[in-house]
Amino acid sequence: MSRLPVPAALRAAHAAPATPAPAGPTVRRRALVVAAVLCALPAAAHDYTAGDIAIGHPWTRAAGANGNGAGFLRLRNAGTQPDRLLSAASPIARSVELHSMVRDGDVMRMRPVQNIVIAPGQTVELRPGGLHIMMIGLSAAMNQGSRVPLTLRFERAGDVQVELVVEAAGARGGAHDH
Ligand SMILES: [Cu+2]
Repeated sequence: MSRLPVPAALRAAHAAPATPAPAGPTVRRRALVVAAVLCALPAAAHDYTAGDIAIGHPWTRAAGANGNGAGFLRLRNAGTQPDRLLSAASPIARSVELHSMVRDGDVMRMRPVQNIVIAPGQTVELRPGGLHIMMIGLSAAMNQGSRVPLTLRFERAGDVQVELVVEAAGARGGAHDH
């Protein structure tokens, strides 16, 4: 969550109260309020809840059209029953699969999994080098700083629409090999 890129507009908003404003005190006060709201947005708007499932910081890496992408996020089950992520879908991907990474000799290979179980009280991390959401056949580029819609389907919690924040192409986590 700390690695969210800060768009230029937000940086400008952060700087605004510090720079001497030629305008009157009322206008300056309003600028402070706006800056506070903008600062609160990235963190507050980027966690989701569906039933007992909390979805933390969905993100992906910049990728070109016609390529593939991988989605990462954190799933926490605050309930008393196991739940399962069954599938996912995105309007910009021809198909979406759930993948794990398995060692095959010296290389790590991706392998589709039927579902991802989140046991009661447990957190499952989808991250580079591990479980991930594979977006196959992108119809549009995923540009750094933008957001990509993704619908997650859980067995118990149902369907949840989230947005993946697009980070740099090489964003942390080692290579995602295809
Ligand atoms: Cu994959």
